Amino acid sequence: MACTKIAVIGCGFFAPNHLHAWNELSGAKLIAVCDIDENKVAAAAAHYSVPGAFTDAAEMLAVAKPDLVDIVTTMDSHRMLVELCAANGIPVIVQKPFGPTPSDCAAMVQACRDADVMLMVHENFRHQHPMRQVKAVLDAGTIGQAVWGRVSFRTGYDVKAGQPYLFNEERFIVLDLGIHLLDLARFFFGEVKSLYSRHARIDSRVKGEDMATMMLGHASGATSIVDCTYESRQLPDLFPQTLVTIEGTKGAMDLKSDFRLSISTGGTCRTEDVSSPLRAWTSQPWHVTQDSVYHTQTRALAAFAGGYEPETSGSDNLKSYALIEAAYRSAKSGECVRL
Ligand code: NAD
Ligand code: 89V
Repeated sequence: MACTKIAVIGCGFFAPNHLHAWNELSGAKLIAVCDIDENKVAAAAAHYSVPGAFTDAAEMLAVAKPDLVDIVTTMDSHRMLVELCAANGIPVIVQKPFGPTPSDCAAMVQACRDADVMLMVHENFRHQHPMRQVKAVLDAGTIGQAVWGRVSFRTGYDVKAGQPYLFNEERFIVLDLGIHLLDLARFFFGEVKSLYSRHARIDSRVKGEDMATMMLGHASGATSIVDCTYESRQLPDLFPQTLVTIEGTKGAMDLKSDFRLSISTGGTCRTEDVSSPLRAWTSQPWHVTQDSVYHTQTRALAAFAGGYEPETSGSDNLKSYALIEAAYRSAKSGECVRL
């Protein structure tokens, strides 16, 4: 079977995980990398054995002629690069956050719809192995209908060391991390009809909020709490683990620390280890995130080859992004926001 020719734009902090995963995926062939920083792109091409190295995305599309482009830059360049790919009729995957504003995100969806090319957001928390196990138990009806839940990511890990641009984000943890957790809340509990959010800034060095607590009312009638902070003092620190609790009409589920999933139903409780496997290129503590990059890209490739809409399509991610906007509106007004 012919390999899908892949080009990656952005060779910074997180890109190695994308590059490793593309090199591991048998149906993909990395043919080009691009970064405006020539040192970064040269290092990436050499380290990952990529034949094409470019500092200009338009030139890369014209010369390398990829089948699929994977954008791993920060959000301010997402719209320009997605619209460039769409204008060249090339399907595209773009990292989260989708864009800086809802209109930027909607414009990218429209550009790819007009060009009839696939657009997927690389939203990988729902592709984490532990989250797929939680979803499988939920979908099997083991605990009945979900009526309450919590999705929680609390850490003191210094994320800003590897991602210094986070210091300057006026809208910080909800846009950077909340987007993952709100997508998980939709994944587990369905679409959201109301949202109330409270934010705080603990680290005086950052511009935006670094703690958020959100209460979501779902169309299903369920209520969920989505909470996150980069300023937890709890030990042991669980970065980058997401804890999930779900109460159902027939039971309950609890994804606890170190990937222990407890399932209570029929008067009994069992606990399973739902850890992500280590790959040749993954390592603790990032391995759950790194492994999810592989699964995200596997599903992107399948959607591209199969000609169907990916699970985390651009249009789907607009629904998660709308929750980001609602959270900031709620935190500013102090009111619950209706969606
Ligand atoms: P980074 O700033 O370290 O790297 C981005 C790279 O893109 C830089 O090397 C920059 O030179 C390059 N770039 C910028 N504009 C460009 C352009 N027009 N053409 C070519 N190259 C360009 O950023 P990062 O920390 O690697 O994050 C990238 C994205 O990944 C962010 O949106 C971030 O939120 C996301 N991220 C996701 C996860 C996850 O999937 N779980 C984890 C960390 C970061
Ligand atoms: O996954 C991400 O987007 C990273 C995080 C620190 C949240 O893992 O920014």
